[in-house]
Amino acid sequence: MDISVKPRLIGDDIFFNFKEIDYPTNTDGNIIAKLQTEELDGVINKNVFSEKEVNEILEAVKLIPESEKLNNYVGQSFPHDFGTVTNNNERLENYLDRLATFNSLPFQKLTNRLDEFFNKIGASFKSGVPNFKHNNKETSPGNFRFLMPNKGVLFVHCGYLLQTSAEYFYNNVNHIKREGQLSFFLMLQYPEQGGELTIYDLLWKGVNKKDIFEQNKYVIDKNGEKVFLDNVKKFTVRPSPGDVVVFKGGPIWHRVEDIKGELNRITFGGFINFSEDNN
Ligand SMILES: O=C(O)CCC(=O)C(=O)O
Repeated sequence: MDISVKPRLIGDDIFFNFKEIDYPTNTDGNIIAKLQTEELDGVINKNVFSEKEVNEILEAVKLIPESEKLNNYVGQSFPHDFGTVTNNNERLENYLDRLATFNSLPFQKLTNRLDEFFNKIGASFKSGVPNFKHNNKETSPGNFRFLMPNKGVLFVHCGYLLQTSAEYFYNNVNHIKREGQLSFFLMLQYPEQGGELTIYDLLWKGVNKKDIFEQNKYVIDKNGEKVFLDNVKKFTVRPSPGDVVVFKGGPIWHRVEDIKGELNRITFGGFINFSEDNN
């Protein structure tokens, strides 16, 4: 079956306001502004990149030196995740080195098109990457995430939880506000089975802890009670290659399901934070 005809939003009850939007025909310049309010919680922007463009990016991905990818418990990422940057200088240098390799590879079309996309759906904002305060160097616009078969689930999290483990990064980049963080990712290669993004009916304002970061059974609410994921309402998001998903990944708890088959799940994603002046 052609994966592009499969439904992208799956579940009896899509309890957050997630929308599928044909790009560029049915989009508008207020999407990012609406994601800042209660009006929208997530958008699957369909076919932002054509099949040809996706294939060109996947060809360029093959040029990434294996030695520069970061291995993690579900697969690999490139360039390094922001969470790896600490006040240990070696970590920061590794991050900047990998970013220099990223910039030397033919990914300009990817980053330019993403920039164009964000300017289109966020017409009242100017999109860009923040700089490190101490050396004015740019941070990474996002990274490739390679989730590999049978490695298990990308653990349940939300952006605000990740912020708590990336204090150094957030304290050392210019002009960004932590509140209102969004997640985005471009789907490049969908696995044969699994790999859905699961969205839980759980928000940071009620649930703001995990005792073991990598576990997937429960999270902890503001009263210190365990909330077991099996008892929580959920729906899933299954974008097709070329789609860009933007959602309230800061406050909404989510995870990515285990992958089966031969193919890796490949995305290019990152986080969006608003600037202090909201421009
Ligand atoms: O790849 C995905 O489906 C989601 C990525 C993610 O967990 C995030 O952006 O926070």
